[in-house]
Amino acid sequence: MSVSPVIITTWRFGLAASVRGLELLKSGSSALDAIEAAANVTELDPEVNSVGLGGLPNADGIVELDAAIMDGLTHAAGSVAGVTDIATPISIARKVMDLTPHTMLVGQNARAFALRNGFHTEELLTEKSRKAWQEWQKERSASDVSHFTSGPPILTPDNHDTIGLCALDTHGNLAAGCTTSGMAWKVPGRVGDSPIIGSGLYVDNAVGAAAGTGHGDEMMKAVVSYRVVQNMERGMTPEEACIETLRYMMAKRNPELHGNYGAALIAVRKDGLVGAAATKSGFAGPDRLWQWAVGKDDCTLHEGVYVTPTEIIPSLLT
Ligand code: SD4
Repeated sequence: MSVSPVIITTWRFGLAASVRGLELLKSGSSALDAIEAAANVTELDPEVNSVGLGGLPNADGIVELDAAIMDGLTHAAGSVAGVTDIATPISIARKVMDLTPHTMLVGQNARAFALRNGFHTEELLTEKSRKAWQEWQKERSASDVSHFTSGPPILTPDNHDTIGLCALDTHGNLAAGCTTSGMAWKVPGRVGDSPIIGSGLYVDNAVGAAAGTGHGDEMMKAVVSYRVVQNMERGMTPEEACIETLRYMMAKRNPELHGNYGAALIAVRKDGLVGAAATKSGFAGPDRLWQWAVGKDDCTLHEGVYVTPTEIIPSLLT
């Protein structure tokens, strides 16, 4: 029996990726292939300044990309971190999954692996992202430097985002993906949540799939995507599962110290039900609207439910 396909992605820019993914799913592609091709759309769009080509660089002006992909049917996963000069890290992650007995490759060796497998290098800095980095360098002060070593990094509306993706194909199989340039101006070598299986993404065909975007240094400490899938396994809807996970994350970390975490989660259950949630203020301010794209019959943008620190479940604080 054929299942109605679904693809969901994070952020407004996820819409174009969802359109491509849904097109493929409707023509019978696997969830895994649809996720990879959909993510490639965003990775190759130079206007998206937080993923692939055009992504904002680290403090040294080098674009370092993180990505992962996971198959709900086989539970196989592939991941890369700190990749330079190659615009489509999710496709390298797919090769790690398909061609090696390993799960994660990093840095120069991930790049070398990609080159051995047919990828080509290109300049990932665009005129716009280079200019943004130069501006940041000019304005950078002693206190900015300290954000590399203590306290939370300063998130602004422009300096971070990620595309997280979950898909259900016509065969009833699920997959998830995540790809990002991470936080802009990050300490060179910093790896976020996106390529970490269980944090940036997680999927189990028996339950559902989840993926995240936001303040990765906080999100990975709560292993958020794994928790969302576990919550669905315990009977929560995708939306409930995302809300509970964000409450858990905020409860476990000190909101006064770390402020509003700027985190969002999307999820799809194995029957195609979808849901999402984000922390209250969008990410960096009220003007920053959290949106996610849902591709079912067609592709539409949705606003999420928001979880505020005041909604933290008291029992989780103990
Ligand atoms: C990271 N989670 O590297 C990514 C950044 C992101 O919205 O998604 N920002 O921490």
